Amino acid sequence: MDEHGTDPLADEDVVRVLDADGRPLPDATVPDLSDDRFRAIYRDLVVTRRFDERAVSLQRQGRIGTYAPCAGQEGSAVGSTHALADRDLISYQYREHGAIVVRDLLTEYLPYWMGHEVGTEAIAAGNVFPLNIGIGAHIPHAVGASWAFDYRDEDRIVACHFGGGATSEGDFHEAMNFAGVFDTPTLFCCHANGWAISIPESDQTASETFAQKADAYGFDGVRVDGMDPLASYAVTREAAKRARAGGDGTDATASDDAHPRPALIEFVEYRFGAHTTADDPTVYRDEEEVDPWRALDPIDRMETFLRETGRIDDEGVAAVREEADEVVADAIDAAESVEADPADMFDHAYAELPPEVRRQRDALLAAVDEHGEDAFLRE
Ligand SMILES: Cc1ncc(C[n+]2csc(CCOP(=O)(O)OP(=O)(O)O)c2C)c(N)n1
Repeated sequence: MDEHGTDPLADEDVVRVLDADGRPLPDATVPDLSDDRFRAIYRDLVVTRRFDERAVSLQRQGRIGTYAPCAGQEGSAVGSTHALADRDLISYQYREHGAIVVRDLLTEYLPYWMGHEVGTEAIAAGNVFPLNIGIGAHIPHAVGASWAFDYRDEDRIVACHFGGGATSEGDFHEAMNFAGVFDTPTLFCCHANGWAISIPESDQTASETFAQKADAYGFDGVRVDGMDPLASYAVTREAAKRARAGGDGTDATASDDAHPRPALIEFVEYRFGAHTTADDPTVYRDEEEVDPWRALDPIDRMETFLRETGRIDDEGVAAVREEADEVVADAIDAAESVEADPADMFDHAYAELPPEVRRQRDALLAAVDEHGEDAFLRE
């Protein structure tokens, strides 16, 4: 951080491994990872940022629908997902694209943002639930899935991502309560990114922190610098260990240490861009407010860490950037070659179509047969 920068988290009680510039803090424990794993975290951050830039640009060109940018929030999504096992399930809102990148599912994921159904099965096979736009509605499902894992004695946990705004929904509180009472192996990953669209966090909750909400439900809440990928990794790893710890989790009264314990992780971070491509943040926030957070950019900090510990050099950085360009370009090419099936919009909401919806489906397909699909495309 230069002499003009002020670190917005300097006085906050958050777990950090790296300082604002990316140097390990003197009293922090750097996670004991292989060089390859450190570089993979960096690579996934860079791919996520590249994906984000391209997705915003595609939306501006009319090539994808409304998109939720994640710039600034890559560190928490990537760091936390590296701390999970591949068999663990991820349930998320709509902004945690870094988790998708870590699971190598970008190609399957991008068609979703173009309105296609394909890829949903591949994403499920990669242990990721479909994203959820209904704020907070996925949190009880995530708890249910984690309870099922525990009930069946499967060594799996669920990381459920959501924003600070979701904590104002009843679903969040019901899910937290259930998890606390039944000891479910759930990590509640709350992304405190400053805003819920135009509502600042100060208008969202009267609690001092989101993490402290866990107190009410009888389990631990922790605050971490979500723009520090290594701290996000370390905190998630620790919470995942406790969530995994034995027990069948069905006895609400048991206090056996072997039982899994849920945790609430508050990732303190900042959304650099707009809420979605349909939003204009200049209407409700002063862009100068973003600058100090930009100085905590997770990619810059991870790069500094890798360079200064001799794990990457100019050539390595250039290679990662080139790879990110290619991976994202390939995913876009694949997504743009998907042929839309007009029946899709009818076929995935109901197990059995109600008669009036069936009539609409049949009428549309008959018209497409008669006039061809091009007759229905927008100019
Ligand atoms: C139940 C429900 N209410 C309202 C909305 C409209 N809405 C979409 S995003 C959003 C803000 C969510 O903020 P937050 O949970 O903090 O996540 P962020 O977008 O900041 O990542 C709202 C209110 C919705 N999608 N679902």
